[in-house]
This record gives sequence, structure tokens and C-alpha cells, in this order.
Amino acid sequence: MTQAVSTSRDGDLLIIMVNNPPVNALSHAVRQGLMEAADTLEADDGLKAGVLICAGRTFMAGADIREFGKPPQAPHLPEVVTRYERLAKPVVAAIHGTALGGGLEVALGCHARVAVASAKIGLPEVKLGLLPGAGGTQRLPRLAGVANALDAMLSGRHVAALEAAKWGVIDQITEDDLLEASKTLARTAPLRPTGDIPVDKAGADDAIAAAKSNAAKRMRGQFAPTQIIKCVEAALDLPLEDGLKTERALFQDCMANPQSAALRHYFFAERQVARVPGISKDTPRRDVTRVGVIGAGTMGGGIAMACANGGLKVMLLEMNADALDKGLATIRKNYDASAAKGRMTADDVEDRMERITGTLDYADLSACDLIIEAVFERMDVKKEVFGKLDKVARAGAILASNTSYLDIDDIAASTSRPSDVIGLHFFSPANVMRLLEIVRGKATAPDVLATSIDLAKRISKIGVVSGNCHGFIGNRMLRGYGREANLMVVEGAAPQDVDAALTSFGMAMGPLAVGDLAGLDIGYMTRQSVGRANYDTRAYDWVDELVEAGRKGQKTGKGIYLYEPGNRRPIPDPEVDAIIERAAETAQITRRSIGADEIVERCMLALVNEGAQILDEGIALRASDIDVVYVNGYGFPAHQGGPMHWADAKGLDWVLDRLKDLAGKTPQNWAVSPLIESLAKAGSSFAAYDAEKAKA
Ligand code: 3H9
Repeated sequence: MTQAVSTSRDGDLLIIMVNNPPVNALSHAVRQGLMEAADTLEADDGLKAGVLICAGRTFMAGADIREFGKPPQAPHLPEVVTRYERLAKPVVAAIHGTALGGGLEVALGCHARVAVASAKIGLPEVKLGLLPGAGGTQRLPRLAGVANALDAMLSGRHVAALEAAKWGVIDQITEDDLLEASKTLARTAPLRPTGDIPVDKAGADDAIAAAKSNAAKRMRGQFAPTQIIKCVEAALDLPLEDGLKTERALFQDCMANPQSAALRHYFFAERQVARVPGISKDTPRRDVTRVGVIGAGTMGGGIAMACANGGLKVMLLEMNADALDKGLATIRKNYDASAAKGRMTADDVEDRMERITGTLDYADLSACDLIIEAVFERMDVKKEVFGKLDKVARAGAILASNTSYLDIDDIAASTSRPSDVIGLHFFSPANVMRLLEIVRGKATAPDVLATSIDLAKRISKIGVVSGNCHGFIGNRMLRGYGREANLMVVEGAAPQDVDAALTSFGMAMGPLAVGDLAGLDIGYMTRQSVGRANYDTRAYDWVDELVEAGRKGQKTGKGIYLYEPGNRRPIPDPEVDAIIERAAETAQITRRSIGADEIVERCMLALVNEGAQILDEGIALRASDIDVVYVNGYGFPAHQGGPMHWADAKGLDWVLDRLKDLAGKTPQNWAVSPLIESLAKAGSSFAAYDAEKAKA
């Protein structure tokens, strides 16, 4: 018997205990141990049934993702599940924590399932670019019905035990001792192999059609969802054994698809971000229960909501009563909209609103443990606010700026306590977007940083630590990306072609439509302040002409595109085409047709080149952090893994070649990153660079 699985006798029952911290993933040792336990149960005539239970914080949370990509070792998971299903004695799965992926598939192979009320089940393989490959696509529809099974497998969501019980997946929910309840059921459980239950065909066609349309709309460009639907069709049309064969073949296809490698990279990337050199669980933290937010506009209001959602008390400060009332009313309207969609109850709305208090007086911030300013993005304004905070904030309070570009050290210098100052860069809408860039200034104290990393988790954000530079990680990288997108328009691509190429790649929105959404006047003002010598004027002169003609984007009903009242759908405008053509003539550019591949390539290479520079300078701790920033803050498709993973997947030697080619044509726009040069020459990758750094 392996250490990961142990067995013990309890009268005529065999208790099979899995113990493979941290999440009881089904590694080779666990699969082997489960097979041996099945042998023991079968061989001993004194044993009538089994209970499969897990030690630690959770039931098995799935196959061991770290084993993927390595040569598979028998026994394989599908065999383990079938072995349990076909045992001549019933086994009850005792579920606590999360029974996910392969873990749930093993439970489905058991003959009954008991769960504690707090348990959750799910088949999240789609989030790894996979499908449930150990019978889940065949057995879940048999127990839960086709519609519920498709919902679970396409969303990958965690389904609460109570809901799963309604679906027929959990046989019993217990408030008492899980092992005792499972033992009692095991003594009476019928031998009912899930695979022998016929799939209910009523309503199945409609469920399949709805899933196909949902996948086409919401999971555009993703490979796994279509394969999942094919498996469910097989469950409906074929006997179990053939359905399992179809599932196996399509699972292998998913595994071989680059999207799965990208999503697996992304899974581990998200789990790396909180690891910051010099910060450990022993680093002291400051208590945060009261948060001050300065500015009740879109950003401040969203930050206040995010904090209130995380259970914090918020003091929201504005300059005048009108602005404060408007800000509070918007917050209530947003909560009411969530309640109307069934995402929260009316009581939740009142609870959250009670946590937010408005004020016009800086003195009311004196009790706050953390104060986040979200005022106008200008250094003199920020400095004035921090000067005031320095006077009213209690000793030890953390003073944070939501600036998206400005120098945190410069802001900190306007206080007498720079070690308490940090950047907390939220993304709009701040109550929705998951990314939080945590900007560490040169004086930021370790406990301020550690507290901010914890805070991100508390308010359900993914906090990525960044060094201090203009635009930090995310916005700094946008510069080259935006330049290339705009430049290609003058060179010959229509705005809608540029946007379509990038949305087909998987970006949530094209860069030109994003410009219209954010307001073209913002970039215009920045260009006016930095001066024409400091950017490629060919890329932006046509946009400046639009702004000067009053076309500032969605807010004026027209920008790069036209907008019908109340509709955000961009409509190409021939007037804009004429402006672009004139701009090309003035810049003496001979327009040419530009394909989608070139559009994606140039935009991605611009991101990667700047990303590498950011990495080299130590602004980002690791390449995978940059990927997390782009996926969570900029609509980058997780199934492409993030810009740095995209580069690795292409190969850094290819990336270097392409960058050199671009630098040869427009040297002023492309200074090839020395890090890319050295990694490419060594035949290395960003992933290997991260791994080396982690070892050091
Ligand atoms: C599958 O099952 C395929 C089958 O259908 C077919 C096979 C043929 N493997 O997230 P946390 C590590 S696909 C290996 O911070 P939490 C994780 O990296 C799988 N390692 O904890 C981290 O390590 P470290 C389907 C795993 O409490 C540590 O555990 N299942 C795995 O916030 C703690 O993780 C899934 O996709 C794994 N499966 O959340 C479930 N899972 O400390 C994936 C976790 O070194 N897992 N680790 O950084 C999760 O969703 C969450 O981890 C879970 C716990 C909800 C379980």
C-alpha cells in the first residue's frame, strides 16, 4: 500500500483514506493506492462495502496537473474509475471540500455519494483546455441530466452540495460526522453502477443546441468546449463503453492542443503571483478593517464596492455634497442591478450599503487603517491629497494611490511617511475587474506590501506586485501595442480589420474600439503634454484629427467608429476612412493590404518586447506575472496563456527574428530587448527564466 492511500477495517467495511496534500490530487501514487484498495475490498469475503474518504482540507481536487505533459503512468485514471464502478461491493464516496475533475469522476464511479453541506463538486477541466477524461462526460449526464452536466462542464463552476443533491449527484447531505454518515449508507447502499443508468433523452436536443450557441458566443475560439459537447452527444447516442472511447480520443486531442498548454501555464501563473521575495507568512501584517476611499467617481465608487464586498467598512470622501450623493446613488444602482440579476439578495444590498459611509470631511478618515485615493490623474492633485492625508491619517495607516501611471516615490515624498505609501492600481470597473497592480515604491515597508497582498485576496482580486515605473506593468506595455494598432491603420488596414484580427485572436475587445470606449481625448492630452518628438506621429495624427473634430469616442457618439444612441456596437465610418487616407498621404505612406496574421504579430511582439524589458528591469517579478496582468486587466485570452507565454509558444528565436526585422524597418519604434536576445541565443524561454529565478 502506498503512503498516499491507506486502508483500515471497520467491521465489515473497508475505509479507504486518501492523503496526498495539499489537495489530494490523483497522482500516480494515489491511483496505484486506489487500485490496491479495490483489490483488498474485492479479495476479503469479510468485507461487504467500502467508504472512500480524504484527509486534509478537501476531497480529491482532480488529476495531478503537474503530471500532464509527462509520459502517462499506469494505472490511468479512467481504469481506476471503471474498476470501482464494476466492483461487486458498493463503495460510498465521502465528500468534503471540493470534489473536482478527476476527483469527482472517481466519486461518480462509486455507488453513492455523501457530502457535508459546505462541500462543492465540479468538472473544471474546461478551464485547463481539457474535458473530463475519466468518464465524467459520460457519467455526469447519467446522474445529473444532460442540461446540468453541460452547465457544469462548460462553465467549470463549483456546484454547491445542495444543488448537486437536487441534480441527483449527491445522495445524502450530512450535518454530522461525514465518515459515520458514509459508513451507515455503505451498509445499505445498493450496488448501482452509474454507467448502467440510461441517459434521460427528454429535452437533451434543446440542451445541446443551447450549449452550442452558448459556446459559440461566450467561449469564442476555444477548443475544449466543442469537444465536451461532442462527448455528451456520444453519451446520448452510444453505449457507455463506446462513449468512453470517444471521450478518451477527444481528451487526447484537447491535451495535444496548444490551448491546454497555455491554460495549464496560466493555472500555475495565478498561483505564483502571491510569492514575493522577502515576504513570507512570518512578515508582520497591519490590521485593516476600515478603508477610506477618496473620490466617489467611477473609480472610487468601484473601489468602495470592492472593499465593501470583501466585508470592510468604507468611508467614502468627496469634495461636495452633490458629487457624494451622485456617487452613493450610483453604488446603490449597481448593487440593485446585481440583485435584479439574482447575484445577491435585497438584504445583501442593504448590508453592503450599510458598510459604506459618505463624508465631505478629511478628518473622518482619521480612524481608517488604509486610505486609497482615486482622484484626478495629475501629480499636483495627488500630492495635495497626500499632503492632507499626512495630516489626518492615524500613525500606521497605509496610504495608497490608485494612480495608473504616476511615480509612487514622488507621491510618497509629499508625505512625512513614505514607508506607509503604496500604489493600489485598480482596473475599471473596480468592483468587477479582478486585477490589482500593487506598486511597491522604493520606501514601501514590507508589512505594507504584505498587507496589500493579503487585502487583494480578501476583496477577491488577484494582486500582482509591480515595481515603480511610468504605467507600471500593464499600461507601460500598452504603449507599443496601441502604436502598432494605430500605425497599421495608416499603413492600410481598416480600423475594423485591426480590431477583428485581435478579437479573433481572443482579445475581449480590439484596441481601437477600446480607445473609443476609454475616450480618445485622454491619449490626445498625453500626446500634447509629451510633445511630438516623443512618439511616432504617423500613428496618431489621424486620431488627433478626430479628437479635434469633436470625435472623442463613445461618449460623443462618434470616434474611430460611429455609435447609435444607447448602443455600444462600433459602426465603421467612411468619413474616418477619408481622414486616414489623408493622414497616410501627408506621412507619405503608400497604403497596402495588411493581413490578420501581421496585425496580431506586430501587436503581440510590441507587448512581448516591452514585457521583456519590464522583466529585465525587475519591474515584474516573473514573466508569468505579466501574463496574469494581461489576462485579468486587459482582456487577453487565457487560452493563449498571456503575451509572454505566447512568445514562448512561438519560440524566442522566432520572436527575435521578427523583432530584428521590425527594428530594421522602424528602428525608432523597436529597441530589441536584450533579455530576448540572450534567452533566444541560449535556446531558452521566459518559462525557463522564471524557473531559474525561482530556484535562486
Ligand atoms: C483532471 O482532473 C483531468 C481528468 O478529468 C482526466 C484525467 C485523465 N494538480 O489553488 P490553491 C496545487 S484536470 C496538482 O492555491 P485553494 C496548487 O498548484 C484537474 N496541483 O488552493 C497549489 O500548489 P502550490 C481538474 C494542484 O485552496 C496548491 O495545490 N481539477 C492541483 O485556493 C494549492 O492550490 C482542477 O482543475 C491539481 N489538480 O484552491 C482543480 N490543484 O501551493 C484545480 C491544486 O505549490 N484546483 N494544486 O502553489 C483548484 O481549483 C484549487 O486548487 C482548489 C483549492 C479549489 C482545489
